[in-house]
This record gives sequence, structure tokens and C-alpha cells, in this order.
Amino acid sequence: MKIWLDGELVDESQAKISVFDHGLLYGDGVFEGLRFYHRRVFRLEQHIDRLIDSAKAILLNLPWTHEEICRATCETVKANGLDDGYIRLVVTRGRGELGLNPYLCPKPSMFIIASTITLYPEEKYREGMALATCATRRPAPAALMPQVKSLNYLNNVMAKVEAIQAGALEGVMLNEQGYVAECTGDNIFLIRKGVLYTPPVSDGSLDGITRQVILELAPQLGIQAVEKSITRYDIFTADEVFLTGSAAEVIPASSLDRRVIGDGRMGPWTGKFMEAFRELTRTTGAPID
Ligand code: PXG
Repeated sequence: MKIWLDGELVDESQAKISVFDHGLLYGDGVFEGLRFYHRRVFRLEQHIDRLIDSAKAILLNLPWTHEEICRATCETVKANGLDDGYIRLVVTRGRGELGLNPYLCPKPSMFIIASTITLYPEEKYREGMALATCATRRPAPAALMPQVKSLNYLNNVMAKVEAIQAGALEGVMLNEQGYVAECTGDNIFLIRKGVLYTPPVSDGSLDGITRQVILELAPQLGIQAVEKSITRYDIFTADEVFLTGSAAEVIPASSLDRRVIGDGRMGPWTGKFMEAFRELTRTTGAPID
């Protein structure tokens, strides 16, 4: 496997990061996860915009332009000869002294992996997934900005552990006020009486790119989309619930905390969104060459 590391494509065995890198020592860095389908990178520009915004928000000056990062991403896919798969971009604060001070890290590092990802078993895309409410809450925006896709994912990892221990594959995360923010690695949508609802990003979720695609598709599919705070009650009483993410794509949820959602099967709107999303992945994206 070829890895893009600080401007060069190197063999995986040569792709090394210092133990003094603050990305490792303090989780000081940002990342992106995106997909490519049929040798085209899905929503490349938007993902790189988000990466640049995440870096800017933590005062990490990227020595690469938007265009250079897009080109490096496509080069990495090409070098690995894959048609479909998953790309992980990671930017770290770089090598520095021990101690938090990021100003003592002169040069950020970036690496890009092009590989494959299977987040959930195939049958769950037909049957729906069990969800569990996590005890771990999303941190308040004043503690850790939720829009920043930072290398601090321990909050989500612990929530994921709770979901798995409760016998579910994904966990619903609430914010400090008790409103649903999102899942550990996916955004959440529900349908009730023919209206699509999702929590506003200000309730503590990542501004998901797949989420934005769904909000764009809604008017085309003829359903009103409303961004409004939701609670577990809204999930328990929804007709349909589905999750979205670059890795997960669009996946139905069949239960929350062992309570069946709707009739427990994938609903008609979820099916329409899954199909429309798949069509976009088949027909759009930035060509890698
Ligand atoms: N919320 C969180 C906390 C995420 O990490 C999403 C929502 C969905 O956002 P996008 O932009 O992908 O629609 C994410 C993204 C992985 C993996 O390796 C996780 C994500 C994306 C890709 C891979 O587990 N989460």
C-alpha cells in the first residue's frame, strides 16, 4: 500500500510519524474521511473545505493549498489502483517538544491513506440497525467545537463502546441539555408524518457532508426537511429513522434501546434516500485522473 506522507508517496512500511508528534501526544490535529466510487472522489471539494476549516479553527496553518490537497488525495487513490474505497486524510500539529504548546511545533504533517472500509454488515442496510442511547454526552461547544473533526475522538470511542456493550451497532449521543446531537460516527434523521427532521448542527453534531447531501435531496424527492432539536421521544415515535455518514452512507435504524422504531423495517422514505444517494455516488464525483 502506498501512503502519501508530507508530499511523497511512500510504501506503508516507510510511512512513519515521530513519537514527539503532537497529533499522537495530545490528539492535536484534524482529519477527514471520504469515499471514492468508480474512480471518482465523492464530494472531494466539500471534504477538503471542511479539513481546511477544521485546521483553521485550531490555528493549524496548512502549508498546502486546497488544490494541492485535492491533487494529493487523487494521486493516493491512483497509486493504490483501487476503483472504490475509503480515504483518510490526517493532519497533525507535527513534531515538537513535550508540553502542550503548539507554537513549539514548527511543521505540521499530513498523511493520506486510500483503503477500504466496511462499517456495518450488509444485511443491516436491508433490515435496519439497532441503536442504543449512550451515557457519554457530546461535549459542549465551549469545551470542544463539534464542527472541528479533530483527532480527539475519545468521546465518540467511549460512546461507541457503550453502544456495543448494550448490544447495538451504533449509539445515539445526547448533548448536555439532553437533546439528540448525532451518533458516534454518523448523523441522524427521522421521518414523521411525511416530514424529514434532523437536529441542527448547533445541537452538537459534526456538520456531516452526507447530511448535507440528504438535505439537498429532500426537495428533489418531494419531502419537507426541518432542522429542529429532537429528543429520544421523537425517535421512539418516528415512522422511520436513518443514519448518514461517509463510511456508513445511508443506513436504516430499526430500534433504539430495544424499542422498535416504526414497524421495525426499512421505511419507504429511507429507501428513496438510499437509492437517490447511491445514484449520486454512481454518477458524480471528482475523477482521480
Ligand atoms: N458525526 C461524526 C461524529 C462523524 O465522525 C459524521 C457525523 C458523518 O459525517 P460525514 O461528513 O462523513 O457525512 C462523522 C463522520 C470511521 C469514519 O472511520 C467515520 C466518519 C466518516 C468516515 C469514516 O469510523 N464519521
